[in-house]
Amino acid sequence: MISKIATTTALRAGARTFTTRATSGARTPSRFPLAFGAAAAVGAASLYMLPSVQLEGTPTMAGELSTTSERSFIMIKPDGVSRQLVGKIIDRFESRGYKLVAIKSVVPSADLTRQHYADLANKPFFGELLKYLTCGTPVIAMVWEGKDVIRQGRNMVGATNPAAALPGTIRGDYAVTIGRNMIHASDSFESATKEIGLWFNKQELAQYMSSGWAMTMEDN
Ligand code: DAT
Ligand code: MG
Repeated sequence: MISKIATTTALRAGARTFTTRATSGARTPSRFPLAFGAAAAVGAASLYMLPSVQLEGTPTMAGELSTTSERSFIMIKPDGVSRQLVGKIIDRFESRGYKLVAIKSVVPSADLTRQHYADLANKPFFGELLKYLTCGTPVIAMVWEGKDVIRQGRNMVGATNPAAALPGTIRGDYAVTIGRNMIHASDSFESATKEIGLWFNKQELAQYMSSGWAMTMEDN
């Protein structure tokens, strides 16, 4: 299996330099993590079972920032489900090249919603937000994986207030009011770590290699 090493200092500095190497056996000069060389060695049938990246150090539930293992928590809110726009939203992330590693339909409890939006507990709109999320219509909770998915996920979702969201973004194309803005996306690595851990168990996060992964994620 291959490991990717990024030093803490490099990460702190936002640097993207790292090395890849096989944990046992010869080193590889390839910057793109793994899979295909390793898969060839273990047989094609195993290709789909390989994790996209095996990290050293302590990856969180959100993988490792700025690597192909980075993960974001994306949630289609009750209005998106009710308006039957789930497929269209998933299509945007799939088409972009991100990999779906977990998905479930949930009618969230008040407790879960309070934990998810803990930072907004003192806002005047919090009560209405809580009522909306727990109205009984499910949300679609998802984890998407890929390089820069947290930042790009936010870009794809658009501004919090759909009135300010650019056309081409999800909120800019499908939503009108801030109270029904359709979708949530983690706003930082720390939020992604917290949110993925809140909505999913580690066992629910799939590790597999999608067929177009190298063609999408490789960065010469
Ligand atoms: P975002 O969802 O873009 O991360 P946020 O974290 O500031 O935005 O707020 C979470 C949700 O709370 C947001 O998607 C919709 C609701 N919200 C935020 N500001 C609001 C406001 N001024 N009035 C009503 N609802 C608001
Ligand atoms: Mg937010």
